Amino acid sequence: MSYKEAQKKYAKIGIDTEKAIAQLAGIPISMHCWQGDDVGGFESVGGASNGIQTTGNYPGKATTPEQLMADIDFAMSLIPGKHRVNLHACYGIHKDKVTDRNKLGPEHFKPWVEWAKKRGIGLDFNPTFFSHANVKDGLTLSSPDPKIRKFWIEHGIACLKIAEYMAKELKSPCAINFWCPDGYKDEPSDRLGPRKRMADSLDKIFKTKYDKKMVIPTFESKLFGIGVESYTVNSHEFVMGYAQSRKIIALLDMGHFHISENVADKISSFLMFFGKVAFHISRPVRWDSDHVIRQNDDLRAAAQEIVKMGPENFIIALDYFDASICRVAAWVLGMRNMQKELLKAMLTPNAALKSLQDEGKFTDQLVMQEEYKNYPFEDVWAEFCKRNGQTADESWFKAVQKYEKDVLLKR
Ligand code: RNT
Ligand code: ZN
Repeated sequence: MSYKEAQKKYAKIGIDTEKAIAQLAGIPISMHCWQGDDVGGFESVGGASNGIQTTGNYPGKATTPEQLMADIDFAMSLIPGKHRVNLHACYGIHKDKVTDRNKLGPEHFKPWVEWAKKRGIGLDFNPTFFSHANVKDGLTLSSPDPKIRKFWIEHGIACLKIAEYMAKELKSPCAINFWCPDGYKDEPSDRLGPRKRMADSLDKIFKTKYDKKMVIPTFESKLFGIGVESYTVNSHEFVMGYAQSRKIIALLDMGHFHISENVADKISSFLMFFGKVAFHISRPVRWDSDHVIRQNDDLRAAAQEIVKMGPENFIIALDYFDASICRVAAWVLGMRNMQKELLKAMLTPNAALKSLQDEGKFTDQLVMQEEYKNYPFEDVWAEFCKRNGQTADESWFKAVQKYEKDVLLKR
């Protein structure tokens, strides 16, 4: 089918494909720098640890800022539209000696900011509460040791300032996400104490003066992690309560719930009570395994909700890291999959389906929900890609394979 034919077919069910194409082009997705080097960073601590881990040893990973920037550039060159890049504090660029996390400053992110400026893209940011000797007994901001808490509070404050610097320099609000691995392997005797300390530490961080229009703190919950099976300080309930009472935004990570939970179902409630929703788009396989996102039912459902609730109300960031496959391919595939699902959602006659639901016509609803899935989405995707200077099919992968041969495998 040609784009014109697809356009007519969609028009019959009340969908304006031109509007969808324009809308999709205006949705920036925050691409996570950490897929490029297995959450390694530039502090040479020897890989991700303390509550976070990657598996796989695929060759060609970026080990210097220059390499990581080049890989991100290359990935971005194969993704339609303009996006953002999400950095972690452990990706600061240090001269001779590595400055510790509590002393980090804008100077360590100047090269990133200059890089982003040249490309006209925005940056998002994350303090790094893992891969560090000061994660004591699995705890950071909730540690019973005041010295440990102080260190991580200073880190949080330093990161708010870095986020503000990024936002101001790039003239684009910076979302800064707080995720801490804090928790226990086995049943704790005190579940309240660590949560009280966590809240107190976070309050100390957010007391810092920062530009509330340009810096958007988000706070991520989690169910459990490997080695943290019995108790997570920043559980879903804790994060909801803290974020709600402190007027910051809670962040949903698709891998941080019971595997049978419908994460998409949470979005409408979040939106009602937070106004905005921050999202880590990920794919858990049996657990929070951070596999590359696929066009599966979970992603479809999340994208449908994002589109129905208004994409402008979302901070959409990817969060996965597979070290067992080509990292650049993982980025491009995931970004394009996200865009495809957003587009499919835009090409769904949601208002008509809503009416069927409200009228109690559940058979009609079921039939139409299924039938609309087979409308000629590909033709609209192809047109979207063409208008954004990209090819719609898998030819991007040929380019990645060439880059892999010429650049990645020579490292
Ligand atoms: C870990 C969280 C967190 C990290 C990144 C690197 O379970 O999902 O968001 O993946 O901060
Ligand atoms: Zn996450």
